Amino acid sequence: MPGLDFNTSAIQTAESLTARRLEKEIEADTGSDAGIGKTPSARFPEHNRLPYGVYLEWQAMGEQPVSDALAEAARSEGLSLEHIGLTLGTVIHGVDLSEPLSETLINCIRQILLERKVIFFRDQPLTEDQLVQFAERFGELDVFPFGRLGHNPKVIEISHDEARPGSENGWHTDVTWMEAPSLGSIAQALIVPPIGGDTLFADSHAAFRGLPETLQETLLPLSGVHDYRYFLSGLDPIQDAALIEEIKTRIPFGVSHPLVRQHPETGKPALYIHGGFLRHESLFNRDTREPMGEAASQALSKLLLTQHARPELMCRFAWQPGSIAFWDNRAVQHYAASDYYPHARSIRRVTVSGDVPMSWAPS
Ligand SMILES: O=C(O)CCC(=O)C(=O)O
Ligand SMILES: [Fe+2]
Repeated sequence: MPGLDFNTSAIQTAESLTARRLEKEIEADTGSDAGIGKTPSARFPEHNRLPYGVYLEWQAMGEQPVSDALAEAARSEGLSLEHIGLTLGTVIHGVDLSEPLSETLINCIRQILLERKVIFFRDQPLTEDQLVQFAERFGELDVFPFGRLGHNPKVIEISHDEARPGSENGWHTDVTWMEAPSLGSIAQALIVPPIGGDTLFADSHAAFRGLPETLQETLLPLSGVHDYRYFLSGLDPIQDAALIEEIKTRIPFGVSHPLVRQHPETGKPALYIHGGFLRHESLFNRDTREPMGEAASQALSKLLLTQHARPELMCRFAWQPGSIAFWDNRAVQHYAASDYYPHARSIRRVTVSGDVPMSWAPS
């Protein structure tokens, strides 16, 4: 049988390869192996750059989940840190967010967010007002006009059930249609489906570093135009024309953001893109003010929009009622898995105000 022939010669091939490998190891012991001394960049082939991008981000983090100073600060605040991804995602244990929190504790939480990009808490059955009070410790809050508001107008509720299937299952960073998109979002789980309903987060710094170097260079001077046409598409263009015009005069419709955003606090570069708000044909060169051209812009947008979906960049959070996630929109993208229909799932969310995205240039 051909299968038997194959295995007989496969065993012989394996034996010769093993013998060759052993010989090489002996040579290596005598110092003649060319592989020794290879740098990490030489170990990752250019066609498989992504794992190297994750490593570069890990290197930028000092090759540890948090800095020594932060680990010490967290310990002295009584916090224990459960890291769920290499470069992102930490569950913070040992704090009750409904209690009055000291300035040093808030600073420590803020620092964990900056170093870990997305942080989580368990068993925090906060009321709407308590959630708002906690969020306000991190800055002003944005009111999100297109969402379903809670009793407190700074809160939005995102609820899904049999009549309204989950729809936040696309990789994105929040509200890029704003001139100054929210710094971060804080979501609290109210109803969790019996199975599924996790939210995934992907590291936007590693996403950028994991692109081929020539592509990184191409992106540096590019910006694109983002708008909230997606929200207006729910309105009737004829019947609601006046309302649409009014909204557009109140809230700028169409803002430019760089594709590579410099994080305003850590200084690190991030791939900054939103498939629903970016006009895919709108990419232009900021330096020359030249548009890229419709077809090239569409093709590049399409390519970049696949990058965050690589599993190497991700951590995944399974909610329980009272779980809280706080993500840094400048450092991660997120994706709410819509895998629980027809069950219900509900979160409430507040958003901390951010600043105008700035471009990044290598130093
Ligand atoms: O439901 C979630 O887990 C997150 C939904 C979302 O995209 C958001 O709140 O910004
Ligand atoms: Fe979102």
